[in-house]
Amino acid sequence: MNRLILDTDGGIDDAQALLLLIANGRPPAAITTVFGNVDVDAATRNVLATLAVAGADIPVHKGAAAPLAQETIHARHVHGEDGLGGAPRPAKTADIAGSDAIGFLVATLKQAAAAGERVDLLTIGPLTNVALALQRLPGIAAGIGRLTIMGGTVYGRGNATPAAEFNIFADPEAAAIVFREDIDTMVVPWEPCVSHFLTGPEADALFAEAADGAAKDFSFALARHARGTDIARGGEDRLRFIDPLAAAVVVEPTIVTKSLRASVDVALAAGITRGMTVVDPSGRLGTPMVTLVEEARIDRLAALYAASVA
Ligand SMILES: [Ca+2]
Repeated sequence: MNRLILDTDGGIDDAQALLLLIANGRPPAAITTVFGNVDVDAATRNVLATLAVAGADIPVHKGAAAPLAQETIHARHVHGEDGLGGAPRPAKTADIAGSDAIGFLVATLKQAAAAGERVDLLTIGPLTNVALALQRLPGIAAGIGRLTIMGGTVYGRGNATPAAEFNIFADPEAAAIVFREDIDTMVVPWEPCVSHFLTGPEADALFAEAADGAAKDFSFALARHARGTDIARGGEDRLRFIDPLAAAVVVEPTIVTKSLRASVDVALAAGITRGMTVVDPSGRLGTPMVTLVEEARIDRLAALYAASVA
């Protein structure tokens, strides 16, 4: 199995995804952080807190603080002021391993390419770090095994805007660089993320069965904030799997039951489609074909999540 690097913007579902990877036998060998749900310093603090909760010793490299070509946006209205919905934090967290995530990615992937090895990447935030690394040394693509991206849409229905999903909208230029690179890429778009969920009662039952302790308190607080945000926005009481679906696809690829092969490019022009992923099964866009997840086994997703909450 290839080494895995997780690139994350430190929100609630990012913490859930990281815990899912650790609990299910696919802990990242390293983590890189990026602005997104919160600023990059808060995102980095949140990753360190999550690792402390899990008792996991994984090097964390702080990355890009801003997108390539636009103003920085955030999603504190979804993830809370601290980015983790006020979840109880451990008193002690580790220090970061470095504050040059792009340099770390370049060096690691260059070394892997030279050694004939492959490193898998899972990105669950804006694609800024990966794009900057590819720009700095294009040959590093040869060191990437499978790239799994939570981001974009498959049917054109976004969350940040009607057309664009947050991770792509937060840095469309970066996403365009990555989608134009010939890499074995699995995209976990927004629509399947929100169509795979536990009902409120199902989530309550799952937590009732989990062993009590600080880890459960942390996971429960994350889930409670996410459920509350959806309800406050007029939705039903559901625990939706966003970044955790992408993590589950990495842990257990056979969880995917329906997918689409298509070229993907990113709309960059100003206006209502900026940041939209244009999905083209006919291949006329000319960008490399990627696989986009449409459906996955909710029973396995729930089981992988359940293993991670205590
Ligand atoms: Ca994220």
